[in-house]
Amino acid sequence: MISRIDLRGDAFPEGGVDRDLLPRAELDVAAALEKVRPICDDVHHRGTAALIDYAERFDGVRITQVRVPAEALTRALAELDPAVRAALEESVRRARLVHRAQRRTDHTVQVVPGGTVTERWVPVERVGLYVPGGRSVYPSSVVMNVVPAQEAGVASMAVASPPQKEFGGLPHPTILAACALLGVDEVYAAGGAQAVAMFAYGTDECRPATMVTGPGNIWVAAAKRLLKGRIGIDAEAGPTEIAILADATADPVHVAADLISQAEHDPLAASVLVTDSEDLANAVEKELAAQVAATKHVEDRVLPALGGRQSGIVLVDGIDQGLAVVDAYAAEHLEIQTADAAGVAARVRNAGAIFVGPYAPVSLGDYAAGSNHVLPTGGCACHSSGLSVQSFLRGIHVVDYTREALAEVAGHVVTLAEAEDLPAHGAAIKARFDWKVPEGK
Ligand code: HSO
Ligand code: ZN
Repeated sequence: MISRIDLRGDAFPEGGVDRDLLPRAELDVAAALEKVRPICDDVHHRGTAALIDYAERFDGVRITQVRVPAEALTRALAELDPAVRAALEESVRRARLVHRAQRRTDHTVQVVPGGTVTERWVPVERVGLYVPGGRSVYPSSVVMNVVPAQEAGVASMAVASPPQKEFGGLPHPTILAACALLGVDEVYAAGGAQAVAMFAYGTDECRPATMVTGPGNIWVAAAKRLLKGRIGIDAEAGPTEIAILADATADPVHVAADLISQAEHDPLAASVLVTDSEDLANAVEKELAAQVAATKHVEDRVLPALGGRQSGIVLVDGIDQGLAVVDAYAAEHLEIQTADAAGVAARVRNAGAIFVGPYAPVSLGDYAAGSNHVLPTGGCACHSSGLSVQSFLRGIHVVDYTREALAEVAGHVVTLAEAEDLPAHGAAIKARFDWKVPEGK
């Protein structure tokens, strides 16, 4: 069901582990670009009329308006299962605690007397959040996107989610309820590339947004890549990944359950176990077979994900080698199930989020740890971080110098301008003074 890569003994790469060592699912976003371009252009030019046509073509439902009426949001929240509501409320409460602590404070550095640089943190003005429909209806993703934006102080927020035929052309009711719970009252029944275009260009119903965030399929990723620049984006989310670094002390029942937990998202999801214990590897394989037999989404997602070339069990000699492997892989989610898990976790350099020890499974982080579940995939964890308050802020440097403070450094500025053959830069300084280069500057 799951392949093995044996890196023990001489098989361990001498010069360090290459990130291509572990195969992973790749989405051919570039190929999708040409397909989404005419759709985005059409939304640009025809606005709501185009969105209504695409709802019919891609979602199979004829809608008359894209904006979701306020009553539909109120009704969805009133009809939400009370247990789901309570769970979402707890998820929001914990996420707020963590994200509130991420707020930035403005800093002023006095570089010289009379010369200061202030870093002023300013939220983006308006965020469009894309929430997928269809196979994945994740109200938890509404929480993970909206809470950091709200804590960053984003003033205006709109959500788009595909119209659902079975709900009369509205987005899924749980998504509507989650929006209402979070106080987001601007929601649109729009999906795919066309929803991203709606946020980028705006329509008669929807004001353009400064930034679009949220997960989505390949068409959403392609539209984000195409319209990036016109609109800010978070990341092009790829299929989800879990890597587990485990030794002989790990419980194979937990390890197998966690590998399956992310495999159930997508046939392209990656589940990777890195271990120095062949006994554990064997026990986990046995457990996988037993647990898969008892789970849902088996044929369409779990089996293709576990059996796909993006998943596997990697055998290494010792935890140091294991760390080299997981660092090279840079997983979206990394669990550490070893002796001294906290000590091992502290040595990890590359991961979207790290889950330490036997009682911090990825599912906890997906819903209710307080951490964010929008994380870098496809190896991007070696240079990027997950969604946070910071994602919605810009740090603006505010430069404030007096005449005296400028005079003190003027000579250096002019020297550098001349070294770069940009005399007009120097002239802009000289024009402010009866120019005499101060001694030694
Ligand atoms: N594991 C997914 C997020 C998610 N899980 C939503 C359940 N619902 C990507 O981090
Ligand atoms: Zn998940």
